[in-house]
Parts: sequence; C-alpha cells; structure tokens
Amino acid sequence: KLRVLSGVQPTGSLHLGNYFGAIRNWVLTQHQYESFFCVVDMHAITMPYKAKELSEVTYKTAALYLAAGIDANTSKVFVQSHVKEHAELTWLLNCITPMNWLERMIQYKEKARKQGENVGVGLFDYPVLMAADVLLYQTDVVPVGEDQKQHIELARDIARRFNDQFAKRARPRVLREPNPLIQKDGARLMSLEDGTSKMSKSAESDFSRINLDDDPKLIEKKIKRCKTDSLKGLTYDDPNRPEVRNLLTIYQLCTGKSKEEVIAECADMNFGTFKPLLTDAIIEHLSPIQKTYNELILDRAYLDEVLTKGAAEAREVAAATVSEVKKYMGFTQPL
Ligand code: AQP
Repeated sequence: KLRVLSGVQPTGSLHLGNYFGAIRNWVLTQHQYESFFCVVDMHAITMPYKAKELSEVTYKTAALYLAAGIDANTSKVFVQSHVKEHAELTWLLNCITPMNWLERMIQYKEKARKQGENVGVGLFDYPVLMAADVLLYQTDVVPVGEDQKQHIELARDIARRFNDQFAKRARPRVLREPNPLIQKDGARLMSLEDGTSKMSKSAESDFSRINLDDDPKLIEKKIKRCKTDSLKGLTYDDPNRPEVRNLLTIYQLCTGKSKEEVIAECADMNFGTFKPLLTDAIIEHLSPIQKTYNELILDRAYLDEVLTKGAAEAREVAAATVSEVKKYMGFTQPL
C-alpha cells in the first residue's frame, strides 16, 4: 500500500478550509493507503501562541480528526511532538538545506511580514520540519490544500539532495520523494469577508471563516454577514465576484452535489435566495461531526489511548528512517 501523511496545526479552531482542503480527503482515501495523520504541534509554536492553550487545542484537533471520520483502527493518529524523531530529522536536514531555498517560501514571506522584527528562526525553518514530517514515513502522497504545494516540492528537493549527496547508489532511495494530492474543488477556500484572501485560522476576524465547531446560530450569522452583492445570477467564473465562486464551492462540497447541478440550480438566484440554502447545507453537513466531536472531547482517556497507540506505531517507522539517515551521514551508531 502507498503511504499517506498529513497534518494540521493546533493553532485554533479548524475551519471549512482545513476540512475540505485536507481532512475530508484524508477520510475519503484512508482505507486505500497506509495513513499517518498527525497534529503538528511543533509547527504551531513557530508563531506567537499561548502555552496554556496548546495542549487543549491539540486534543481538540485530534478529536476533530476522529469526528470527521478518521478511523483510528486503521489510520495512525498521533501528536508530532510525541515522536521525537521529527525534531531529530529536522536538524539533520537543516544541515543539508540551503538558506536560499527557504527564503523563497511564500508562506514564510507572508507570515514573516506580520511578525516584523520578531520573526523567529522556527518560522523560517518550518518547511524543513514539514519535510522531516513527510520524509520520516517514506510518504508517497500528501493530501493538502493548494497553499502547501510549495512546501511539498521543497520536501522533494531535500530528499533528492540527501539521496544524491549521501546515498547515490542506494536502491531503493533512502528518502522517498513525496507527491502532493490536491483536490480540484475546495483546495483553496477563501475568506468570507474577502474573496481574494485565503480562509485562515490566524485571520483576525472570526467572521472571515466557518469553524467546524460553530453552532448553527453562529453559522447563520456569519453567512448573513459575509461579503456579497445584490446582482442576480450566481456563477463560478466571474472574476469580479470571487465571493460567488467561493460560496458556490462551499455549497457544492457541503451538499455533495456536482458542479453542474449547482450551476443549474443557482443560475437565476441572487444572494437573498441562496444564503439560507447555503446556511442549511453547512449546518447539515457539520451537525454529525459536531455531535461526535462533543462526545469525544469529553473522553480524554479515549483520546489519550488513540494518541498513545498512534505515536508508538509512528515511532517505529520514524526511528528506522532516522537510523538509516544517520548511518549514511556517517554518524557512529550507539551500542
Ligand atoms: N483556505 C483553505 N482552503 C483549503 N485548504 C486549506 N488549508 C488551510 N487553509 C485552507 C489546508 O489545511 C491544512 C492544514 O493547515 P495548517 O493548519 O497546517 O496551516 P495553514 O495552511 O497555515 O492553515 P491556516 O488555517 O491558514 O492556519 P494558520 O492561520 O494558523 O496559518 C493544510 O493541508 C492546508 O493546505
């Protein structure tokens, strides 16, 4: 079976972008692949965060994975910091990664701009930690949203550089080059307040996104307030109305209808008619997930059990990779 790895940062409530860009695709493909899904808490500390909340948000994120339909019996669900090989491989890869590869990263440039003088080394190094996450498990496929494509390409470049530099003749290659898996629809959901910027956990306004744990009243309020116009006729491809495309895509994904069906249904609508339909579709799609989530989040013992088992299984694969990498890099092996 091909291997899959992906993760989300515990930096706040997960939103529809994280769900349709990543988690839902993990759920749909988890039985086809050998799957590793981690809560990437070490990535979460690359931006200012509240230490008191990290553990709580980590549990919440894991509970949402399970509530969304990740099957902990077949997929390995774990917390990144519980498998110390992530940090160890990051250091090893740091030492073969040119600085200028990282200086090109769009996400770094965007996030660093917000940080000004205080931007940390960790944020700069984020893509190498992500490369380590992926390469540790000899991952074939990484299901992510569009914004992460550049980071996966970097992970491929790092793997190739390692293989060429230290293990030119090794077959199979010591580090496997991963491929991104990016869905056609939902790979880049946009803010509800600005159809040109990405829906994001860290955006200041909570009204820019629908969180997976928003209650129906709040969802209704957010959709009522989201940026729209009063023109009649809703289409996917009007470049002057990016909000329309975004909301139609969310409607399409929540109802499971095809794009063609949505085009036919909404062609003559205005937002006044469409918004209540969209609100209902989101509430209906999220309701079973929220019901399971509300039960799971109270059951810390069960979450601990899942995460402990997941980490033990992940560690086995990760340790073997690190040991191989260190061997090729010339380290002495401890007795
Ligand atoms: N708007 C989006 N549309 C589709 N997919 C998205 N993803 C994020 N935003 C969208 C995908 O969700 C996964 C996890 O993201 P992450 O938490 O690791 O970091 P991120 O990409 O930086 O997401 P956020 O929500 O914008 O977080 P903050 O604001 O904390 O940086 C990834 O697969 C990502 O592609």
